[in-house]
This record gives sequence, structure tokens and C-alpha cells, in this order.
Amino acid sequence: MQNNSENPGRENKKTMKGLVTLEQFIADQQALHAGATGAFSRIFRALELGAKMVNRDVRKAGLADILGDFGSTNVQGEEQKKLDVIADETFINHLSRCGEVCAIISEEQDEAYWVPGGENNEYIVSIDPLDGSSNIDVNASIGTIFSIYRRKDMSRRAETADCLQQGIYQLAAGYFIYGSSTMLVYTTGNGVNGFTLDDSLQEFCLSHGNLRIPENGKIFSINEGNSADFPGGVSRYISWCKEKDKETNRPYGARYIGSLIADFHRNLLKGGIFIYPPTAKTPNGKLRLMYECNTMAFIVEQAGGMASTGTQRVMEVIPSELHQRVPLFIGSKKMVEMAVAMLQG
Ligand code: AHM
Ligand code: MG
Repeated sequence: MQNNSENPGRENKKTMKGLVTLEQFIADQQALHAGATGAFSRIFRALELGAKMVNRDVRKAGLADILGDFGSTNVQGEEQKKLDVIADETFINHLSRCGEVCAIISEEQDEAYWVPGGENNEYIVSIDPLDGSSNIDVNASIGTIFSIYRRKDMSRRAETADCLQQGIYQLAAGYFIYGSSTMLVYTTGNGVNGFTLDDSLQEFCLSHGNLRIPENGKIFSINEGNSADFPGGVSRYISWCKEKDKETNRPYGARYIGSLIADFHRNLLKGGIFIYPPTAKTPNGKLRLMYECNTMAFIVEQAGGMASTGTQRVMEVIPSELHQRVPLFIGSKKMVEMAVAMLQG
């Protein structure tokens, strides 16, 4: 280890020199686009503030009396936890006040939330304020997932149809992960970058520039408890993952947290495939198109990976309802290609 006793501040200065905060990064990106209005920085600022507040609540969840069921159920009949409700309110408040958003599609709201006084605002945000909430009580990673769209037609009042856009029209997509550290990973269609929250500065700092998912990986993530209900092609693929074969590095490792962000984030960094297939209980899979699948699909494609429903590219699905579910095969390109090919066979 280097001895810095003669000049104790030196090493810190060195590290600080390369520090790029999220705010700085967004400002730099904006400067590259003539005519940028600053709308994105305002939306991101709202998301960032919301995430910092939720992060604070998540970190003290075991201490404060905010764990456990809230006693109400959301539109999909799932129990809401207190923190789900807090996170939903927090993001809706900040996004409503940023002056850029006309509507918010939230997992926790039955209908689109129309921002009061936001009729003339241009952007729509879809959000899962706290994904993986069944993991709150056991202290596993959870997160916030978001996508930003431009509304279709500014000449008339925004309506639900403006919210039902294909993933290919996303302007930005990202997630905050409240894990052993807190991170933001996002794309605006120009690669993927990751920022880690420096607790002492309370700033997200660029830590994972230009993230690329390995083309192939050795991890498969699926809830195997549902295997009796898997379609034949999915069962074949999972059996193939477990076979011994030196040349292809099999068997692969099975990793499943049951929190999409945590499972996705690990596979993004290490290479792997995440599958939530159709099952008898959930014929369209479990995960929601507008604020889970499309978001992750945009990120993974921008990182060099692939996302499919098994029959089509996720981002090309034409949504018919806000809380629509689709099957999801997502991750390293070669693994997803193989899984999808086996579905047909
Ligand atoms: P949630 O939005 O209600 O938290 O549910 C979504 C979560 C995902 O994070 C995760 O991938 C999936 O549910 C796990 O489902 P299962 O428990 O059926 O494996
Ligand atoms: Mg969710």
C-alpha cells in the first residue's frame, strides 16, 4: 500500500479528480445536443431525488415501523407493502413538480396519473416505484424501474392512448437498485452507464461507463418452482443449461433472487439469461410490459444484449393496456437466441 503520510490529502485528491456526478454527466450529454431544453435534466433530477428518499427509507426499514403489509391491494390483486406506497407517493410528487411530465403510469396506480396542471407538458413516465417488494422484509436488493416517453400529439389533450407506446419509442430507461450499494443504471439510446451513490456526498457518481453485457454467460435465472407449468421449449432449454459439456462451459449456474432488478443487474454485469416464461397460472408471464420488460429491454439492447417475449422483440410489442404482462427472455445475446430457438423446436 502506498504511504501517503507526508501528504495525507493527496490520494483523495487523485480520486476526486476523475469524479463525474450524474448532474455533470447529464449536463455534458445535453451540451452535445443543440436545442436541448433541459427537460431531461429536470426529469432525472426528480427521479434522482425520489430515489434518494426511497433509498433512505429502505436503509432504515428495519428500524422504522415501515415494514410489512399496508393492508391494501393494488390493481393486480397484489398486497402492497408500506414502502411500495411511500415510494409511489414520493416519485409521483417529485415527477409532478418537475414541470415536464403530463402523465405517470405506475405499477401502484390503476389508471394513468394525470399531473395536475400538467396538460401542456410533453413527457410521460412509466414507473415501478419499488420492484421486488416481497424482498423488503428479508433485506434483499430491490429497486425502482422507469421509462420516459414523449407524448404522441401535443395538439390535443393527452389521453391513455398516449401512454400506450411501444418500447421502441422510449427516450430513456433506467433503474435504481437499492443493494449493497445504491446504483442508477440508465440509457438514453446511446449506450448504458452506471452511477453509484456516494453516501457521504449523497451524489450518484459515474462508476460503470459504457456497460456491455457479455455476449455469452454462464448464469440462468428462472423460478424453477414453476417448472411443472413451463412450456416444453423452456423445460428443454433449462435441461440443456444443466447438461455437462466442457466446450460450452455447461452446466451453467442457477441464480434467482426473485427481484427482477437484482437478477437483471447481476446478469448484465456477469453475462446470463433471465426468464419469466408463460405458465399455466400466468399465461402471459408475470412481468409488466410498460415499466418492467420494456425498460430492461432498452437497457439490455443498448448494452449489446437481447430481449424477447419468445415470439417477438419485447420493444416491438404493441401495448393494449397499461398493466399488460408479457413473457420475458432477456440477457446475453447468444443465450437468449438459443432459448428462443428451443421454444420453436
Ligand atoms: P413486484 O413488481 O410485485 O415486486 O413483482 C415483480 C417481481 C420481479 O421483481 C421478479 O422478477 C418477479 O416478481 C419474481 O416473481 P416470482 O416470485 O413469481 O418468481
Ligand atoms: Mg415490479
